[in-house]
Amino acid sequence: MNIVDAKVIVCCPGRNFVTLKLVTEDGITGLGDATLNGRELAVASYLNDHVVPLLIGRDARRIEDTWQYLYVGAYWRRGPVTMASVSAVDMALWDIKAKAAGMPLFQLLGGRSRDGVLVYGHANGQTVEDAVRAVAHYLDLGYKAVRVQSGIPGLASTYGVGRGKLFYEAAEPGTAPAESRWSTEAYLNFLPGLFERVRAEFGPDVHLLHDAHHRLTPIEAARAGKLLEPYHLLWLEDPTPAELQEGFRIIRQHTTTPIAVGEVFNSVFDCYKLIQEQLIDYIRTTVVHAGGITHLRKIASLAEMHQVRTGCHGATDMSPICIAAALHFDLAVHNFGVQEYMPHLDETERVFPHAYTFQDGYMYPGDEPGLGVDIDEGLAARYPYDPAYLPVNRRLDGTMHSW
Ligand code: CS2
Ligand code: MG
Repeated sequence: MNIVDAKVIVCCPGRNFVTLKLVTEDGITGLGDATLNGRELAVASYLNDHVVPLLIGRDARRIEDTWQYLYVGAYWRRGPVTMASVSAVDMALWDIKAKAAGMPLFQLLGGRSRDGVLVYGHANGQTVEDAVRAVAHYLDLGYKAVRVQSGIPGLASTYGVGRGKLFYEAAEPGTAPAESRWSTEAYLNFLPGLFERVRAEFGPDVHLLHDAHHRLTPIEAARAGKLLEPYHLLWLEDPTPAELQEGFRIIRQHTTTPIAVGEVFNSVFDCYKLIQEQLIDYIRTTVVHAGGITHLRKIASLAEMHQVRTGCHGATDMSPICIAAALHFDLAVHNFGVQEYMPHLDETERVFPHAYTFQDGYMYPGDEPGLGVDIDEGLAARYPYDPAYLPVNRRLDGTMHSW
């Protein structure tokens, strides 16, 4: 079953996506998401110039060997561009293998470990009351878990507060990143009141989550965790930049608020200390950024041994291909926690028809062979790439800060 064709499709149906499509000599196609938000063309080039030529003629059944060939064989291992490319190839090969077997991917990953995949949505608002109304809306939609983000008095903008209605799109069109200003003091003074209000409105049972988006120091994150303990969040996400994994020991020493991290990680080596020392409770690595199904299973296995659960990233810059792959993985993996789900725009849904469904707070990958997702190339061609960047963030005095 050799690969006879491989193509990279860049399109922008509401936001930019990079898709890899492989075709075998048997006519079986496989799809992989290769979207790296704000750096899409870098991955498209890595795939077109350095990966696609190597795939033609390779046996599509050799998934692990192809993974190692692209990882070890690159010499320059890891990094977001390389690993998004490896991930896309891996997703496409698993798609092909499951289609050839005539079964949905989750059956090849060990079958169902649960009936459905618990997902969380993104409630946000410019004010606390706007955020409260947004939480109510998500609960009306059937969500059992809701991430809550709010504007902060005195700051013109902040992470996670959208320009749209139902969901938050991080990237902004333009040829340079927009700039925002940040005050950790204002944030920490504001944060507990937000969740005090939300808990007062909705009671103790709904799962609440919050994303600090890498913006605190470890001791500030420890303070945030302590401030949030009365509101027993499902998780506090990305409390501090994770390059220094040991820094999370400081957070752990001070608070029982569960910690989630990992959406920017590209391999197990970015998180093995966090997992082995149980410094986190959820690992957020994704199919598209952390080496595909093949490597994500290895991360999940290490996490399982250390009572860490999965919580895959699922923002709108994960294409429906990645979301489909994640749902198959989530349905089968034992130590599943929760899956992030931000519904895509209608034009995205039309370009990427898929079998997965949402119902009453849970998602289901469907029973179609493979990933259960396709790409309408003709329609995709009508949405050419449109430059867009993630914002950059500066403290009030102008110092660069994590966005
Ligand atoms: C966020 C994302 O969904 C999340 O948890 O961290 O919105 C993230 O900012 C974007 O996916 C970055 O592309
Ligand atoms: Mg996040």
